[in-house]
Amino acid sequence: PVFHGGQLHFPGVIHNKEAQSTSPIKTNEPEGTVTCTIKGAFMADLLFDLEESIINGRQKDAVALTGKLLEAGVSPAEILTDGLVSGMEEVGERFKCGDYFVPEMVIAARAMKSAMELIRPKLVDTGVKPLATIVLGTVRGDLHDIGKNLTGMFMEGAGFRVVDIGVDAPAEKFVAAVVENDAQLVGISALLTTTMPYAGEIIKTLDNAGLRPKVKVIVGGAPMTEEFAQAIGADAFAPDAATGADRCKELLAK
Ligand code: B1M
Repeated sequence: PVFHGGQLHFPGVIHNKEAQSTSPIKTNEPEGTVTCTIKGAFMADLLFDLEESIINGRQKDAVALTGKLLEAGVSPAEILTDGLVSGMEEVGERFKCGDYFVPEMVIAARAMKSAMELIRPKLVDTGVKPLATIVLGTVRGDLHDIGKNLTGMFMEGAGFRVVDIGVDAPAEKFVAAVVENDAQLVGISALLTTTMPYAGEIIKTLDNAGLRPKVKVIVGGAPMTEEFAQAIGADAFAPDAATGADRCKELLAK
């Protein structure tokens, strides 16, 4: 199959329009099913290739495939879940069992970040008055930012203004950003079991600065749990980026 003029073409397959004017494919399925099935299989192939490009850290391929999928009308959520995030999960598995080392994780992350840049405009709706401001960062000692960035995109898409303070962020940086931006929410991301307790330190520091009654705190990241979030005094936990945006809306409504 090839892309041409923004459309998918399957050599040898009679497309719907042609089928109407010439001899239709004899089938009990509704018209268009044959094409759709092949198209669906082709999309699945593209998603599979995208996943592979992340696993192998092929940045250019990841960007090209993401572009093709978007052009073909596949939703950003599907591209994220079934191509990018699933690829990154496999990278993590390979690292865990010793097949991959840090350099492989770095190039996979680079490929994923570049592909995510194409998805950003689709997720982020601009020109709408922000619902509230959220200060978002990855805790001190932690350099993982893909999940945080993705969460930020979903939050922006949901109508929040996101002030991203980056990775390896000390508690004081969260406090300063809340004051400076008059934020109503704080989002804390942590990916390491060794760094996630620092989220509790950030909440204590917000408290000591007298800001705790003013801001709601949401935490997330692979090792975090609902129980952990409650134990450190967070207001919410989200297991994924989309839920993160939903939780923020719920927190605002409270
Ligand atoms: Co690292 N790493 N890493 N790593 N890395 C993990 C996290 C690990 C699980 C891999 C493994 O062993 N299987 C493991 C942690 C083990 C543990 O703590 N028990 C690990 C390790 C050990 C390390 C190092 C210590 C390795 C070393 O140096 N020996 C080192 C630590 C460096 C440091 O931070 N100080 C390290 C380094 C790195 C890289 C820099 C090479 C790179 C990060 C690059 C970058 O982010 N710019 C990296 C990567 C890529 C990974 C894996 C493979 C992928 C992480 C990722 O981006 N996932 C990861 C394995 C894995 O997660 N499967 C691994 C995709 C992303 C979309 O998911 O971040 O979980 P995630 O975010 C999700 C949710 O968690 C949630 O939403 C996101 C989307 O749905 N979420 C939130 C995240 N934040 C949220 C905030 C919210 C709400 C939801 O509200 C505020």
